[in-house]
Amino acid sequence: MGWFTEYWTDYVKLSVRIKKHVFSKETKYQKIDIYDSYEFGRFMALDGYIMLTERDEFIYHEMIAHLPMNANPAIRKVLVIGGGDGGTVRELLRYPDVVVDMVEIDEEVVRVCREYLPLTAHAFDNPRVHLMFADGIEYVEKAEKTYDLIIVDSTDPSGPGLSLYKNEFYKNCQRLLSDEGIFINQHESPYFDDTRASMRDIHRKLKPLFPIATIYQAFIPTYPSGHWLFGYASKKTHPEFRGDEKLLASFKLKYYNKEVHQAAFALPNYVREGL
Ligand code: SPD
Repeated sequence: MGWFTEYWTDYVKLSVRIKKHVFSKETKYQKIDIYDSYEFGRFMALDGYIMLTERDEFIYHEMIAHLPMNANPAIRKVLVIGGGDGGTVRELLRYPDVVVDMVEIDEEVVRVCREYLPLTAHAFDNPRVHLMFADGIEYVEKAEKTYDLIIVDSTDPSGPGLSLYKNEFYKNCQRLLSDEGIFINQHESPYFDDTRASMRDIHRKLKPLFPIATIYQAFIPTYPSGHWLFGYASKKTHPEFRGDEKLLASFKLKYYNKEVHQAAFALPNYVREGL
């Protein structure tokens, strides 16, 4: 079979040799493709951009979920916006007292992941997840609940994900967060011009809204440049590790640990300057 190619810039692309193009569909919101590959196992692309692969999804999902859970182990009520593959929810549910409201705009993404990516989507069978198919923007605008953690596990800032990078959305998330609550979002890459501009834009919108607003990093082979960022914001909770190391060890994670938590905030100089 041929190659799947994702353009990272006009001059740089990632090509993955594929065994099979398993599924393709244009939904109301985006194009969903599932491929089987030699190097990364099965993977899903939305509008031509890789969202997750079976081989490296653990890095993104462990870092987006366990880092806030171990900065504030009292987190119980979580809101996930996006996250239709189930990977983020799978990691959150390792904590026995956590309950999750998840708001995904595209029901078809969940259906497809249930069928083709059970590695992550099996999490949706857990009764502690309340899955809603709705627009995340409208949900946070109307919601009256308080959350201890809000995770925005979205696509890049284009297509249906674009409004999840707007001021109004961030303000509503801030309103829904408890005082000790934590807001986490996927934050693009610091390396290439376009993604660096997004990184700066997101950070500059969050900073005035939260007394604590910072960034942490992980290394994800299939995302542009491999160097990926997450936003961390809170009214009161600094991002120190306060977790239960015994509980964490029992999860047998592949990427996240106490030392990774601490080191993830040590940003290279060019990233600091880029902010
Ligand atoms: N360029 C890819 C950015 C994707 C971020 N979201 C991934 C969703 C995985 N749950």
